[in-house]
Amino acid sequence: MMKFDILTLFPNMFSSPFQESILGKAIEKGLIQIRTINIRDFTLDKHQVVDDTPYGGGQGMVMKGEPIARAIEWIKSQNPSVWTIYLTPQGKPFNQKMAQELSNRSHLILLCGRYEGIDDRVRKLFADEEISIGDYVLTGGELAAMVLMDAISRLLPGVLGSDRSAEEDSFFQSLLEYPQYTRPPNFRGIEVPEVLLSGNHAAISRWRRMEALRRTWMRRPDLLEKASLSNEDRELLKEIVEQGRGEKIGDGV
Ligand code: 4FV
Repeated sequence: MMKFDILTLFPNMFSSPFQESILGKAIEKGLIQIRTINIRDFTLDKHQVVDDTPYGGGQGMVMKGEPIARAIEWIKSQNPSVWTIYLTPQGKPFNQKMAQELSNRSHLILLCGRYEGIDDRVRKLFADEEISIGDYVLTGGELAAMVLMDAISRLLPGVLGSDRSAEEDSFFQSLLEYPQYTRPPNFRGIEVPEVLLSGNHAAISRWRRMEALRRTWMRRPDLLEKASLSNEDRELLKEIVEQGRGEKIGDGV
């Protein structure tokens, strides 16, 4: 079972996304547990102040260290081995490999910042890991926390219909997905690739590997560099490059 403790000023943001579909069922099945903790509940003053002006001046407000520290210490008093992640644009770019690694843990704190961010001292003292979901600025870390929870939870045994699909993920881990088709065989005049109707599973998996390699080569060559390619993959890539010179993005690749 994976336990997510969400530290946030807006706990209600987490109500609906996790009532629906796969994650909703995972909660019902007790495969994941989500606890939202309001940082404001850990303030000591009667006005429950959670932010203040930045030292050195400048725009916006900064989240105070004390309420965050007290909230994390409260959780750690229940489980000292909890792993604390701070969601921030300054963090490591999130990817599937990190989702895999985090899915092996059992208890995560996801610290959601607001305003200009948190006092850097509480980050230094309590963040075991800093993760970014992308090079853009959100109004808060909550949506980033939800992205992590979704990507991690679907890798937990029993959460997806069959664990095969998560394994298949790993096979295609570092490549873009191959194109998918479903009924009808002819949609607006476009046929499904013949091989997919052939029942020839060896030919189908070769075609899928080829299309995953082709898309990755066309759209994300940076991923191809990092991919662990088999000799067969290299043969397929030669074919693609031969073929590919003609095609450009938008050619439905
Ligand atoms: C973010 C990201 C992100 C920065 C200021 C919250 C905001 C505000 N978190 N990946 N990109 N956070 O934009 O994780 O406090």
